[in-house]
Amino acid sequence: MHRIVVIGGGGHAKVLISVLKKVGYAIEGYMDKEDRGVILAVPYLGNVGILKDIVRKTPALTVIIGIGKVDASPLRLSLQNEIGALGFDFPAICSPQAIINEAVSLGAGTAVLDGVVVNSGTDIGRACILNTRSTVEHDCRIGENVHIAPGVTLSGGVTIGDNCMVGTGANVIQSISICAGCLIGAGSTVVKDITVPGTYAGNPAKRIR
Ligand code: JB3
Repeated sequence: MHRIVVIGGGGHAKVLISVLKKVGYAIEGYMDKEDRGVILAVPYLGNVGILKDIVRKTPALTVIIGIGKVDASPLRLSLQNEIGALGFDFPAICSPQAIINEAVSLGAGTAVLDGVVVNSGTDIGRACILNTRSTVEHDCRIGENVHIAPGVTLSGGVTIGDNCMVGTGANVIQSISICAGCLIGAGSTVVKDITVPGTYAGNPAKRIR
């Protein structure tokens, strides 16, 4: 059984812990800036500073970032890079209740949660979250540290740049490209390429910040 530590002890970590249990991971504990007590029977281990000691004692341990993302910040990937430099591997996690079709690649530390569909020929980068019941259609290219929020639909051939967040229930029509550093508001519909980082919302989505 693979052993794993979850970084973060908030709402996203809770969802991830349930998925990790279904996949069959033995969860050693979670690490957070604050002790949030036992979460779904998973104990608090301390903050990430103590990972250096843990790696010496438990070299086979793997790690997953359980801090979520509701903006275009690079935090999750920075933490993954920092912890990865200590020698830890970040497996891609995929819920047994997700559907992943053929010729799909998932980057290190990416989490695919319950009810997600990823269709054939799609590449997903490192440290992404494909949140509950999102759909990423065929031949999409998703960068690093991208959060596809619950209920999002990306149609075929969509490209999303690094650090983006696509908000709950948003839609992106086929073949659209969204550059790095964008936040797409909940419920928006993107029908034109986005080439300038910023916040976009509405139907059709327009830049609001
Ligand atoms: O919308 C959905 C379905 N999920 C959201 C998710 C994607 O993002 C969720 O509703 C939340 O809005 C958000 O979840 P997250 O990131 O788990 O948020 P929160 O409940 O605020 O928990 C964040 C945890 O990460 C807190 O316990 C923080 O103390 C911890 N944290 C933040 N920065 C950190 C750091 N912990 C460590 N070790 N290091 C950090 O730099």
